[in-house]
Amino acid sequence: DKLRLDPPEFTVKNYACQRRTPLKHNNTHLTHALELLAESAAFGENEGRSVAFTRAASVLKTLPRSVQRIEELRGLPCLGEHSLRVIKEILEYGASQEVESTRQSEQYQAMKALTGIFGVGVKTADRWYREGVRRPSDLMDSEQKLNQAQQAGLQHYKDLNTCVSKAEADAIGVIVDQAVQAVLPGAQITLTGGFRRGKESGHDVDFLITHPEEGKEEGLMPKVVNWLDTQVGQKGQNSYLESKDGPARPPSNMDRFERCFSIFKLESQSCSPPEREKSHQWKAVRVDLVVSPFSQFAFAVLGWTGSKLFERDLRRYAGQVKNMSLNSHSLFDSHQRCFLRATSEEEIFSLLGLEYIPACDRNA
Ligand code: 8DG
Ligand code: MN
Ligand code: MN
Repeated sequence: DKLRLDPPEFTVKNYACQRRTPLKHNNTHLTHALELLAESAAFGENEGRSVAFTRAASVLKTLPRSVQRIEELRGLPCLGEHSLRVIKEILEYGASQEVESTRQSEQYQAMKALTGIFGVGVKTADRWYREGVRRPSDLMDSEQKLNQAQQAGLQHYKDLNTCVSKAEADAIGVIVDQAVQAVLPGAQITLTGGFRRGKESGHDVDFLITHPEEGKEEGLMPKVVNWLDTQVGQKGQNSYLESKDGPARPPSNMDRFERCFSIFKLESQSCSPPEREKSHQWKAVRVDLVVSPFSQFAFAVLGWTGSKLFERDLRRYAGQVKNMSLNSHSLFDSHQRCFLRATSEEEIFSLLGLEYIPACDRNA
């Protein structure tokens, strides 16, 4: 029983928002495996199981060095029996049978490919899977009804499943800024999402738009979209391809910002102009635009910077530990029954009694 008396190898706080998670860490062989199981659980619409694997992976991301033996994980939070079993197997044999058979399974591969289509969620992909659809190409000559977003998603499937580089994100930023300034001078745009957390590539580019004069931002999104739309036409010019509006009446757990999930046409960054002339090289890129009133801006930046698990734990921590309710609009203190104002992310962390975690350490 000497083992039991040894102090734990690592100490890790319970909630992702209480700890620093840098982008680069030392246990990718383990976290990739757990995240694949999380993804597969999500494909099966088992959210609890999916979050559990995601949490386990996230804890490993905060460890200062690579795990060698399962005993080193003693006392760490969020590592359930199943996750520990998978980790142990990988540490001992180099791979987990469950992970590898999931990776190879027809269902996992089909769901991965189908949910990779812009505008296709787990529910739709699962229905198609049960009807025999396996690959995006199966949809081209099938009877399946596709909405406009899904048609665009299918059309640009390859581009949209190619990572967006930081350079491409910056180039998109220039276009968005141009559009926004044209319809509302003085508006401010902020890069959010993974790129704000320091990622060098991403699946899309996320922007938050606001204006220092409260109210000026109202109705901005349709104007921006319209401006981008009318830029289409000139050959070889950056332009706007497609958009998917948020639901007309968003469910209560979604925020109420004006938003637009869109696809941009971005001219190739690497080609010289004469070469571009010949081949019309361009790439379709997913862009998320969100408009926030200035008074809610700090909450919106915090809410749209991610990671998804970091956001989930921020809200859970607010509710469970502080009896407060946090979303990307506001912070409500249920005990005092009032909204707490904040003009910066630092202030919000402080109101929650949390140490400030900079965006680069929110890669939970
Ligand atoms: P990636 O694109 O590089 O893959 O990573 P990411 O930038 O972290 O992921 P994302 O899917 O673009 O999401 C960025 C953040 O936006 C994430 O923290 C969650 C947040 N977000 C949505 N949808 C919604 C929503 O409907 N409401 C709120 N408040 N936040 C949302 O993706
Ligand atoms: Mn993103
Ligand atoms: Mn996004």
